Amino acid sequence: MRLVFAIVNDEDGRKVMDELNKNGFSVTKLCSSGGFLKAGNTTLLVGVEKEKVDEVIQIVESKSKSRKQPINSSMMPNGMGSMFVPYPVEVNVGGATVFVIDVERFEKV
Ligand code: 2BA
Repeated sequence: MRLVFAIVNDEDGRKVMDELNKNGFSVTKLCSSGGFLKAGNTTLLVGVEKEKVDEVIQIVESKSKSRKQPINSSMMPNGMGSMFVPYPVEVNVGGATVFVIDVERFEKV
């Protein structure tokens, strides 16, 4: 048994979850946020047999888009004092960040 953690963009979360459900996978959705952008994202937990892990990752990949997201940076102070002039910088976010871990024991009681 494996547990797949998939961190996806909030806008893709629903589509990924629906496609996983449609293909017979159980999913738990957690509301999360990234430490760098401090923006909301979606973490999906999928418990599956190890033979099915690739199928899960394929579905996550097929429904997750990569996006450019703006962040604010600051230029060095100009000579006129301690004014900082913000300018837009973009980072590439996603498609999805996936972790797969071994599950020692799985029970529904
Ligand atoms: P965030 O931490 O908000 O990161 C958003 C995007 O900012 C990242 O996209 C990456 O392009 C950039 N970024 C992150 N840390 C950076 C840094 N120290 N310097 C420069 N740029 C940085 P992704 O790599 O696609 O990650 C999307 C989200 O997936 C992350 O949101 C975080 O919530 C999660 N994530 C990614 N890698 C992770 C890891 N190794 N462990 C735990 N969570 C991870």
